[in-house]
Amino acid sequence: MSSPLFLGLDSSTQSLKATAVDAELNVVFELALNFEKDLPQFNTTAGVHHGEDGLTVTSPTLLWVAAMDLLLGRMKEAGFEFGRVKAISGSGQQHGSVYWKKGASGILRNLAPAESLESQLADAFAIADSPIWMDSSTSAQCKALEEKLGGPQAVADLTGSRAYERFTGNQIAKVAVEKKEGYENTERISLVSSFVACLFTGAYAGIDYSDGAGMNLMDIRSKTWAPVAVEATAPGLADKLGEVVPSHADVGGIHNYHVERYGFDPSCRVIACSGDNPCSLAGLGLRRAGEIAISLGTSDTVFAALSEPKPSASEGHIFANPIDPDGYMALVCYKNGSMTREDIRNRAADGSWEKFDAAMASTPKGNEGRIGFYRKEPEITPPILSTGENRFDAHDAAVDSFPPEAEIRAVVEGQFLSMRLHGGNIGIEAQQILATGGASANKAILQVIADVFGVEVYTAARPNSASLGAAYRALHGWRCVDEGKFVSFAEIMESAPSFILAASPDMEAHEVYNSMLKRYAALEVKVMAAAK
Ligand code: XUL
Repeated sequence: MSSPLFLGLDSSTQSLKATAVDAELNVVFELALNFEKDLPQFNTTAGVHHGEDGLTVTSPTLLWVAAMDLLLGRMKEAGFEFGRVKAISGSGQQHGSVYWKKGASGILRNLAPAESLESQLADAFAIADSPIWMDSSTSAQCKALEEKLGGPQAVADLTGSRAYERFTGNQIAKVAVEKKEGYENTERISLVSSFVACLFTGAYAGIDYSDGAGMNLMDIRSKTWAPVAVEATAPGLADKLGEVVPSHADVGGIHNYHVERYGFDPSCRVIACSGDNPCSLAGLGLRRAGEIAISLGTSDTVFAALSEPKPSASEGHIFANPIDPDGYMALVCYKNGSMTREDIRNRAADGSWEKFDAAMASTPKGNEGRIGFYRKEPEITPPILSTGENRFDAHDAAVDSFPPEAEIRAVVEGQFLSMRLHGGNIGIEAQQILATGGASANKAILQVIADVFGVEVYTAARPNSASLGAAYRALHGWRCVDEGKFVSFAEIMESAPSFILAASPDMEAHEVYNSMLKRYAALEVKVMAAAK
């Protein structure tokens, strides 16, 4: 008998990734595909379609469906032994929504192994384009929800966050009005995460309570839908949401489609899928106080586990913790992450990371007092929906441009000053930082993080903590099923690889950033006022 494997899949903004681990948490297989390059027929830019209003952002739901067969097919060609997989779980970009058409449950149930998922599900969606986390077009719906529920703090106290444009409830509210027929013809709404589970079980899978917290619809303490929020959002919504399930729940067995087509064992279980940030928290095994994670992907996020939720109406989110049923996680999210760094790299370093790094090395820490704000996309933290750039010299005077090297340092320093400021505002205080995501491979960026926060920065051997976390959660959920009780996640993590020290703080530079932080906070207020 060959040893068991646990498979995690991460359906993110730009790609679909698979990571398989064995029972000792060794990574035995990894593969990824890129939506723009590998599925060009969907005509996306970096996996998404931007609307003409500059605020609407969607992805074709069928792209994610086609990606699943493409990836599993490539895994089969690469000799991946599906028959050894005991359990699968998934990770999904948070907040995105999928609208299953009336009758789609029957299509899912009857999936035939000889036909592709794409051809069989071509007519399964009532809305063809899924709104995703990058969308900022629902300010009116956010305002309406906050008015109905008694203001931003009331919404935050109930759901863990004030009303945010990208949060799924507000997206659903817009769909229900602007695509009324499609909404009425919807039998079930999935998040990207629970949608991945549906593709494996061939049935509607529950939304897990960690990703469910990113909807402005769930009571963050009871972890059930909050009727007052659901009713305020859209007519008939309660019937379309299904149950909220624990993140370690077994949501069903693998569908025969995958057994016949890829060679999965019929006894393989599907564990509830969750959001990418919650899965990253699992992949990093965050649990100690003061241990925080910075994820540098399409979005940049900073997050930490916490035991008591203190939802803020000004910034950040409280989600349920995916690995501790009694715990929570706090998170701050930025839309101007990797793509904004890449944009500055293209404009100030001829598109070369080598030149970008050389610019970081040739400029003094603190950038001689220069501070910049860069919004290639409307920003979430702080909420500024207009794009643009603002630059200030050492005397806080607005300037039109920086020398190219200073521009590069300014985008990086600004991002982490902002994380320290806004993370600190919601109680994310670092004693040690775990960095993950694509840009965590960049030493110059990690050094800025260490210096701004004044603490050591560690990285894992692999930067894909979301798909890895989904694989760990598959093992965790399977162990819970096997033992018939909740098994602590710490037990699962006993054999997890240790982290590598990647950057130590330069305390002189840290002092420079301490005084810059005060200026940054004051300038941010100015930038926000000017943008209104
Ligand atoms: C988190 C968020 C983003 C997406 C990216 O609230 O909106 O980090 O999860 O996939």
